[in-house]
Amino acid sequence: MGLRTIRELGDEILRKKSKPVKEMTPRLSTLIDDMLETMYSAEGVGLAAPQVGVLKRIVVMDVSEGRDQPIVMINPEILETEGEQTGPEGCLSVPGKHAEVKRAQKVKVRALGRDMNPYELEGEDLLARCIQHETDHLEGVMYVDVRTGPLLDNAAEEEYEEEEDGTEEKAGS
Ligand code: GNR
Ligand code: NI
Repeated sequence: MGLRTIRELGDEILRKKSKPVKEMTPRLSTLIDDMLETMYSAEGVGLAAPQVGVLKRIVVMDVSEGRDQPIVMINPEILETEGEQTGPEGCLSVPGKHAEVKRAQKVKVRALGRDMNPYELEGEDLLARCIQHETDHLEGVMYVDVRTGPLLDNAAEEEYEEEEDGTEEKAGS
């Protein structure tokens, strides 16, 4: 029962390092619920606590098609990475923009679940990309810092793609 405000690029909280969680509390449990609700509402595949103004090492993700497979990572640590992928990345804290970012193709991460029990997770493709994007947020790193291509405008790209398609002949008219 709580959408949180997503902080945007330029807000200095996004540049700070988040602190490890020592114990689960009712407040943190509510924070996790609110982060999930905020992520689903914003149609993101992940959200890190600093994006809602809380400097704690908490991440939520859902890369499933049905948006029904939430993942909670507390104090995540990347144990291994493998390979390389380059693809488009966006961030809820940089609305309307995207850029190409080079990431590991596969990552193995250890984290605590919301029950504070440790687990390991292996991800490839978008899940691997998301894990790296979110763990960067916990270090105050934004994808705009590590991007390999120019920062592009989503609306301009969509218009261009429609023109290429011929689906929108009078784009912008
Ligand atoms: O919604 C999001 N999409 C996305 C696409 C490619 C790589 C990473 C992401 S994460 C992003 C949500 C967000 O800002 N998480 O911090
Ligand atoms: Ni982000």
